[in-house]
Amino acid sequence: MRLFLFILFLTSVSTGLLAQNEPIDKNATRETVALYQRLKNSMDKGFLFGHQDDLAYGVGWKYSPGRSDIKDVTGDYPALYGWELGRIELDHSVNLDSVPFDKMKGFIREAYDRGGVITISWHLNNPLTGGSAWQPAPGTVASILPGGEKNALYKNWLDKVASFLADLKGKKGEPIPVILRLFHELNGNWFWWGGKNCTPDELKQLWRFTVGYLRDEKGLHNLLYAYNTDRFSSEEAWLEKYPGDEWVDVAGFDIYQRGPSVEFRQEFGKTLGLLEKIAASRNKIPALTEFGFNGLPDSSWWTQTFLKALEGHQLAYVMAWRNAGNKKDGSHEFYVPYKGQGSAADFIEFYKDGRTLFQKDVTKEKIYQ
Ligand code: BMA
Repeated sequence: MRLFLFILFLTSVSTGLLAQNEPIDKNATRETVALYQRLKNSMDKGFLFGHQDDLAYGVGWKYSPGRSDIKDVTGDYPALYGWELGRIELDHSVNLDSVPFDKMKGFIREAYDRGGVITISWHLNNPLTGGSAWQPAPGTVASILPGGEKNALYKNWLDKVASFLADLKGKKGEPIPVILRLFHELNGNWFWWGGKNCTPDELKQLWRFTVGYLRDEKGLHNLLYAYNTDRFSSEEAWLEKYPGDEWVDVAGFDIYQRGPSVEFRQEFGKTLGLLEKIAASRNKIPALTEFGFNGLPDSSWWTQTFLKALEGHQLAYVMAWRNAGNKKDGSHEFYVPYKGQGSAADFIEFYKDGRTLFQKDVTKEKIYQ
């Protein structure tokens, strides 16, 4: 027993000593390492506020240079910008939400130039069936692993993602760091890579193959890798498909409010506690990789629900999902207020709170230097 405890002690000491303060990519560029260290070591400053597709469109407008719903409300841009590559694999010129890829590159450069942080997701089609990301089919993940019938196709898709990512350059020609959010919400059953649609081992293999391909075959060294589940209720559930500490930089989850604020606040707070524990024990960057309360019907949601739940927790960043506005099917979708929206005044209070960081805060920090 004593010997066992001693070994346990030695193991935990050495894990602590080995705890790296750098990205999993040992050849990550200077700016990527700087971003990693900023996210990892400065959570006491507060959390970066992010928004998907922020510069492309908002509620009631599209492609209006310099515009952003967040800026319309607060006078400032978000600190972090989310973009989406779905359909790049098909050589389309616009993504699945109609954002042109060339415009997206411009928005990314613009945000990076003012010190913003970039994260990218990819709702890639089902490579086995040709259906969308939301059309699971048995054997899809297995089919794209090395030796699988669709592995060559998958590599071809990754080549397209890689050339997009390689084309993101700052003013001095330096690659722009990107937090790549692969196979997101992987504990849900809605995507072909998620939940019961593949085994944990298949997903782990796919993750490692993908990271290895982008980093070692394509030579991309401007990436941090984010692993994220949807809402979850135990450490084991979050870890079920986790590919290992040497394959992940950012640990996150997505969560949406769909019921009463009181219940959401409780669940959200509890989940944040779990994530924090996981991230701390594995030396990862904790982040809320997507969140939202569609339509924001609760006028004090930002300060009374969202911020309250975050109290006492540390996160590197949070990212609200997209302000699509009215959609063709008659529904609407938006997760941050636009000017005049019911929660706009409360969002300004949230903006002013010392814990929330927006563009002006990160511009001052000069994260990449
Ligand atoms: C979903 C919705 C869809 C969108 C998809 C991919 O959550 O916002 O409208 O097409 O994300 O961005």
